[in-house]
Amino acid sequence: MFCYQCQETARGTGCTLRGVCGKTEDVANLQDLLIYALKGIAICNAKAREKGIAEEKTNKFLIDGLFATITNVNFDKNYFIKKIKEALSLRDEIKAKLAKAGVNVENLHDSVSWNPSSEKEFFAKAGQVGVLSTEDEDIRSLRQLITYGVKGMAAYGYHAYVLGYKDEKIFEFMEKALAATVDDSLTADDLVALAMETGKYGVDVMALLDKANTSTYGNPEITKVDIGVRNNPGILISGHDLKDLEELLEQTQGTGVDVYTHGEMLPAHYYPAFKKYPHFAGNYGNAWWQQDKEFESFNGPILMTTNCLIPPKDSYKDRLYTTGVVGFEGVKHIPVGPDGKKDFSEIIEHAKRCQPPVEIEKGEIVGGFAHNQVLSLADKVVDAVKSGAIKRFFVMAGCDGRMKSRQYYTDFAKALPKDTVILTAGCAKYRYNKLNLGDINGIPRVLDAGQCNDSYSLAVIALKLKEVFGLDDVNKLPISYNIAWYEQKAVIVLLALLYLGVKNIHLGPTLPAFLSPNVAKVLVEKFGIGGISNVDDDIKMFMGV
Ligand code: SF4
Ligand code: SF3
Repeated sequence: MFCYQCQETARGTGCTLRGVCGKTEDVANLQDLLIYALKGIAICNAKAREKGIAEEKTNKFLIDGLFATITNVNFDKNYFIKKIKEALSLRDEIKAKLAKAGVNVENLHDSVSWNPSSEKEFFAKAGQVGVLSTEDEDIRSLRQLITYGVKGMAAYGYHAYVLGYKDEKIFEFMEKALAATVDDSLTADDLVALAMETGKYGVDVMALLDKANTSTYGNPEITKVDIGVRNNPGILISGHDLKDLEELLEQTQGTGVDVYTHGEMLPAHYYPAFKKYPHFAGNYGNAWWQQDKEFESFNGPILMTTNCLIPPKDSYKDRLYTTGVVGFEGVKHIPVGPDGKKDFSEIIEHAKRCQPPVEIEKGEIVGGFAHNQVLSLADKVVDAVKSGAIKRFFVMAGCDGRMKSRQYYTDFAKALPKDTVILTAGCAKYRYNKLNLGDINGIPRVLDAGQCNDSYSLAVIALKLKEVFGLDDVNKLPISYNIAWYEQKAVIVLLALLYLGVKNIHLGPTLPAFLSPNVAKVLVEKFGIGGISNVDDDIKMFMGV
C-alpha cells in the first residue's frame, strides 16, 4: 500500500504498512483500485454525456465511491470488493450503450478495458494502479492534488444530493478531472490549470450545499449549545449528514431518548429547523480523534454518518452504528429503506437499554455565524473595524487531528491580540472554542460558521466585506488565513479559496506530503502559500509587526 492523502501520513511521507488512521493494507489497495475503476467510469460517462445517454445513477455511484475513500470514512474490505465489482459492471453497461450508439469504445485507457476474471486479481491490479504508478513526482503530485480535491467535492456533492440538490456541471467536471488524472498527454502546466478549475467547482459545490442546507433547514443563527448532559439515555450522532440527523430527531420524538451531537455535527444546532426538537440536547465531546474516550463515556449508541471514524475499541464497538458510505467490519450499518428513509428504530431501542451519558463538561458554546447571520451584523462589524476595535480577522477554519503539534492552534488563539476575531468552520474549532476568549463590543472573538463545508460562508463574508469597504482585492482586507488541514475535504476548501483569489494562506500543522517540491514551489510563488512556524513569530508575521 501507499497512501499519503491525509496530514497524519506516516513520517510525513506516506503510509506503507498500515495507515496511521488504522486503514489496513488490503483496504488501502482496494480503495486505490476503486478509484481506478471510477476513473474508467468517468472516461466512459463523459462520452455518454456527449451522446445524451448518461444516466443519473452514474452520478450517485461516483460520489458514493469517491466519498467512501476519504480518510476515516470506510474501513470495510467487503464494502470495497462489492463496490469495485459494481463499478466494473456499471462501466461495462455504459460501454455497451456507447457501442450501441455507434461510439468506438476500443483502445481507450486501461481503466476502461481492464476486465478481471475473478476477485483474486483485484490485489495484483491494485499494486499496479496506486499513487506510485505515476513515476514523475510532479505529475503524480498534481494528479493526486486533483483526485483529492475531487474526493472532497464528491463529499459535499453527496450531502447536497441527499437533500435533492444537484448540478450536472459539477458531475461533468468531476468526470473530466478524474479522466485527466490518467491522461499521459497532459503536462504539469495543464494539470496546474486543472487544479485551479477544480477550485472553481469546489466553490460551486459548496455554494450548492449551502443552498441545500439553508433552503431545507433555514439559515444558521446565533445559538448557545449546551455541552453538559441530561438524565435520559441518549444517542450520539457524528459526521456531517444533516438529513440523517433530521430523520433521527423525527424518530426519537417522544421516546424518552435524547440526541446529542459529536464532532462535525455540532453546527446542526445552529439551524432553525432543528430547534423545534426539545430532545435535541446538546453537543457531547470534541473533535473526532477524541472519540475513543468520549464514545466510551457516552454510554449510549453512536451513529456515524460520515467521517471521521476511528477503528472502534471493544468497549463501545457494539454500540456503534454506521450509515451512508461509512463502514467498518463487524459494525452494524443502517441502510436507506425502500421508501428512501432510514429506519433508526434499532438504535433507539438500543439507547433505551443504556445508561445516560457521563458528564465530561459543563457550560455552553456559541456558534451560528454563517454568512447570513454575520451579514445581518455587518454594520456592527464594519463599525468595529472602522473604529479600530477590530484590527484583524483570522480565518482558522479546517480540521483537527491527533498530532501533538496541533496544540499550536490553541496557543495561537490564546496569544492573539484581544482586538482580533477568529473566523472558523470545521472541526479545527475544538482547539479553541471553549477558551472563553471574550467579545469585542458584543461580537464574540470566535465566530463559528459551521462545518468544514461552511468555509464557503467565510469566503462569502470576506467578499461582502471587500464590497462594503470598496476594495478591489479581497487580499486588501484585514483578514489572515491560518488554516489547519487533515483530510481531503480540506483540499477542496483550499483549492476553492485559491480560486477565489485568496493569497498568503498558511497551512498546518504540516504541508501536504503529496505536494512535490516543485508543485509546492508553484503554490508558494503563485499564491503565497506558507506553513506555520511558532506562535510568536507567526503572530508578528500576520500582524505585520
Ligand atoms: Fe495514512 Fe492518512 Fe492514508 Fe490513513 S488516510 S493510510 S493515515 S495517509
Ligand atoms: Fe473534521 Fe474529519 Fe476535517 Fe469536516 S471530521 S473537518 S477532520
